[in-house]
Amino acid sequence: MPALKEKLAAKISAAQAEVHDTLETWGDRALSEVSVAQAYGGMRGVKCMVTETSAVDPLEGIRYRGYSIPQLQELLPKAQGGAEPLPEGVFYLLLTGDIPTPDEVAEITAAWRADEDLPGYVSGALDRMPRETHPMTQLSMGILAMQPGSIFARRYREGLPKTEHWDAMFDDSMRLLAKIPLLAAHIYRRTYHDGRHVAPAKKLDWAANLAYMMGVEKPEFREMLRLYLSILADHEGGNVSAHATHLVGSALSDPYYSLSAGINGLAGPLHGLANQEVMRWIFGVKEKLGGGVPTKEQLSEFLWETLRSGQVVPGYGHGVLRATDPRYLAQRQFALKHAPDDENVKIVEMLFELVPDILTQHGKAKNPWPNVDAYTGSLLVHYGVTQYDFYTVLFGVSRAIGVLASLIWDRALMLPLERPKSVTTRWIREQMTAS
Ligand code: NMX
Ligand code: MLT
Repeated sequence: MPALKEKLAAKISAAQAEVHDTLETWGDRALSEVSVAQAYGGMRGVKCMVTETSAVDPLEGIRYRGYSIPQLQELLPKAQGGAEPLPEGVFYLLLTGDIPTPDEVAEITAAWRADEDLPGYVSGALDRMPRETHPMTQLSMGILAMQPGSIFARRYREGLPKTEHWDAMFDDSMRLLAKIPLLAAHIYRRTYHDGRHVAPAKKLDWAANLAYMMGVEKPEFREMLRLYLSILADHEGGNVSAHATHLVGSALSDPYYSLSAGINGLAGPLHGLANQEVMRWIFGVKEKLGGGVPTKEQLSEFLWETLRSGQVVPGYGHGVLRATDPRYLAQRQFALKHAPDDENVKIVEMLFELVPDILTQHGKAKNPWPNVDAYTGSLLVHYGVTQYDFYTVLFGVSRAIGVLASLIWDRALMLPLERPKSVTTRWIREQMTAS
């Protein structure tokens, strides 16, 4: 048993006891009331689920196990000579609640790198899809195509007791996380580089190896990916990808089914696809203007045109946040350090000056500030990854870390099938008029 699994095993019984005591002591107390508006309004603000790995404060943003993004950047182990956290450390932290040592991170890197091969039937299935299939469709399919290898599904059929569900979830999750960079790189190279694949490089960490297999040589890009894959991993339990993964997992569907469901949710333009939409919007503006950096007046006009035509400004607004997303700020800091003169970075900076005022004047969005997706595209283009349809795959690689860590905890805490009660409009009207 690797040290991480042993450490987790040691934490589980204390956590189970705490949940048991919480339920015994306060099981009947209300966490939230649900208004009619919330029932119709995407359940915004309703406190009705438990996710242990992270929590979002509307003003401060995400904390993984209590650690803010700047703290993670400071405290998590880094690659030799690097300044950004290694995503392997994020997985360790989300699972255990502890900041890992460099050796503990190295153990995860070694375990993931040892199991990274992609079964031939997975790459074969993808290669038979039309090349123009959206990369997110390919990612979801690729994850699902790996399902026949599920350890959880096999052990469940053999009679796995409920107390050991987490153990099989852990093994499947480690395997999935080992393989997902290869899957992402396979999708990238088959879609945009005529299937000329780059074999994994020995001795690289998880993120750097993905950068390498994508065929992007610049060492700085490895740092960018380490940062990106670390900070998008988790955003508490209610976002669409985390919630979908958790919901499907609650039926004891294995991690392949569950993660694939989460990835399908991430593929929506109001969620993870916004990172490609931001760049598509910027490229659209530049194309109309014949290239170069637009003036503020021109950008304002395009923003208003977008709003007037009933579309959203991608990369701005949020379901929970009411301030600039710290994950945006971390990417911004990276961009201003490594690519301050980049044309697209300049445009993203101009948008930061313009959009909040325009959205405030427009008067609809509750949060006019940028979210995590507003910076990503400019950085990726800077390193030559211009194919914006691919960007959400990178978000998905990162999100897999958080939602799989949560799935392991869901089974460790033996959370039941999720099955909320729905009501009809007729029922609501009858209740309201009767009271
Ligand atoms: N541009 C234009 N209108 C907006 C925007 C925006 N960026 N954000 C919110 N609104 C509108 C929203 O469409 C809604 O309009 P209507 O009443 O006509 O339906 C109104 O403002 C109120 O929405 P909110 O309560 O502020 O936002 P909500 O919680 O419903 O949705 C988002 C949150 C993130 C879906 C929304 O802000 C949005 O569509 N943003 C643009 C897409 C985006 O960047 N998504 C990525 C989110 C982060 N992620 O990675 O998942
Ligand atoms: C996320 O990272 O999942 C997004 O910011 C969306 C959310 O939290 O609702």
